[in-house]
Parts: sequence; structure tokens; C-alpha cells
Amino acid sequence: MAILPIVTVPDPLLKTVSTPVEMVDDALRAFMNDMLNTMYNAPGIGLAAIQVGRPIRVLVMDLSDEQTSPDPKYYINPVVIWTSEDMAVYNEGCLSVPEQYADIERPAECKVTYLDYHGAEQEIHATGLLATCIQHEIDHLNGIVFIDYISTLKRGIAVRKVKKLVKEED
Ligand code: GNR
Ligand code: NI
Repeated sequence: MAILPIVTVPDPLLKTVSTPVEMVDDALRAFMNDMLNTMYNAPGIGLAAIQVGRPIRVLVMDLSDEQTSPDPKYYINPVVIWTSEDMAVYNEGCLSVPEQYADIERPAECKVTYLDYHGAEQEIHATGLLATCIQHEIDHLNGIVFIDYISTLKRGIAVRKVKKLVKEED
């Protein structure tokens, strides 16, 4: 299993609208496991394929804490079919915007349809952190990063800090 390089802002790849997956096969499953490995290594709780440079509508997630056993989740071609009227605020971060955080308001609950690891159709009613995280990840599939919701001034500061961080890495 590989650890893939993570794309960071302001890479224009992150603005890409990703394309639906046509077939859930072993090659896709191997890629999704590379994504999970990359996510665990970072570490993070979710990852969209575009964050490792592949513009396809695939997400992986694991919301288990360090105490409990791993709980990897795979979401292929996810579609939000319902959102609650009540909203929730969460202090979000993103592996593509390392070390930057902002309070983001989103629907507190949502229903999502998707294909699972085996290509079977599924539907979930997400609440709490799952609702926040899955909306954050589906935003990535549509070329949206959480800092797109904050002021232009704050976004500029965040992007500048990430550029500096990335530059100091090499
Ligand atoms: O690891 C992550 N943590 C997180 C925290 C609050 C809201 C969303 C997230 S997702 C993020 C990983 C990531 O960048 N996924 O796209
Ligand atoms: Ni993210």
C-alpha cells in the first residue's frame, strides 16, 4: 500500500470538479486503500481522491478514535439527497490546507446515497461529525475547499501560511 503525495492550496487541481466512477473494480479498490493509507499517515479523518491528484468521485473516511479499532469507510459517487434546516458549526481543518482551521457552518444532518466498496448502492443518514466530514469531502469532489467559505482576507492569509509551510518542507 502506497502513501501518495497530498495536493495543497493554491494548487488549481483542488478547483477541479471530479468525474463519477463508472466501474467499482479491483484497481479502484487498490487506489482507495492507498488513499486510506495516505489518510492514516497524515493523519486525517477523511480524504477525497482529488487531494491525491485523481479527479474521480471517491472518498475515504475513518471517524474511529485511537482507542477503538479502525473503521475504514469508502464512498463512491456520493450524492447529497437531503440536508436538515438546522445548522452546526465545526472547527474544520483540511489536509490540503495544513495547520489552518476555521469555524464552518453546514447543515447539521444530511442523507447521502453512494456506492460502497463492492459497488452496491447504499444510503446513510449522517449526523454529528459524520455529517460535517462527508459534506467537507463532497465539497472537494465539486472543487470546493473549506477556506472558500471564509473571508477573502482570511483565505489569503491561510494560503500564504500554507505556501510558507510547504516551502520550508523541502
Ligand atoms: O482530517 C480532517 N479533519 C477534519 C476536521 C474537521 C472537518 C473536516 C475534516 S476533514 C480533514 C481531512 C481532509 O482534508 N479531508 O478532505
Ligand atoms: Ni479536506
